[in-house]
Amino acid sequence: MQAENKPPVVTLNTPSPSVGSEGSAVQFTAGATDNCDSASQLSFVWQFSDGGVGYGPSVYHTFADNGTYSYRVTVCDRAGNCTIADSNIVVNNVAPTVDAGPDMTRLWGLPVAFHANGADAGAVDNGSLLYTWDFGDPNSLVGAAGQDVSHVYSMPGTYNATVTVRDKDGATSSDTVQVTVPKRATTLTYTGPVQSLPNRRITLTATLTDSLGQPVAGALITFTVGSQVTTGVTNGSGVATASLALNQKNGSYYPLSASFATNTKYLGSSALPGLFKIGNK
Ligand SMILES: [Ca+2]
Ligand SMILES: [Ca+2]
Ligand SMILES: [Ca+2]
Repeated sequence: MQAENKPPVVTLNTPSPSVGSEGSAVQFTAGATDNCDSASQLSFVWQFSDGGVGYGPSVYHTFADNGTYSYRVTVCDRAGNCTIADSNIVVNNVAPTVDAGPDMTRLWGLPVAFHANGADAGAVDNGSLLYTWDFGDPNSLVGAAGQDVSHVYSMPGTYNATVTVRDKDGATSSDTVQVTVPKRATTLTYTGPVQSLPNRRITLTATLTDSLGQPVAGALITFTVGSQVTTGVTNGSGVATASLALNQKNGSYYPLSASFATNTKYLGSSALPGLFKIGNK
């Protein structure tokens, strides 16, 4: 008398303790014995609640997002006797990563363009990452949102801008980019006279421009004629004007200079237009 052909006996060897991570392949293995067929003669079909399928006693499956998923393996012998085994797996969210880009140098007052690259192991999260920026600027505490943003630093300094990326499940990570904002260089041009009759009151003038060719306002300019010194402050056109009552000896030449030391925004510069003559032309 022939033995009854029974369905296979299935044992699920799931990852212990039945957890995985989004975006990472998880191995699922089932063992089965059968009273008539050898293990290699049995068929294994896997079905996952995210729609995935697999074939064979051991399969890999990657979940595109976190969540709790059910799965089923159906093991059949050659006679069509089948056994179903069901289980669940908890797939954890994985925090995204982000790169804030290379350090930058930009003059104050000019827009700095930021670009961050974020990535998420979960394919679903990867398409909906949210970026927020803190520019590290005490003069502008409002940040910005977006993968590409721009900010203008109003003062020289060294700033650390931080980008934070967040996935739809609330996991975050951050990166920092350093922005160096140097003072602008300046050019001072003397535009006043280089000769005067003695004992006259003369008007000395100079123009200060920055490395972008823009006039520098509010800068203290020091004029020197021989042993006499006077100062003026540049106006909105970058022009400084100073008055000086000449008291030095007639008939001689005197060193003439104009200079700007430095201030919080600009580097210093000076003009050496040559000698100033006191006397007739
Ligand atoms: Ca059987
Ligand atoms: Ca996720
Ligand atoms: Ca994620």
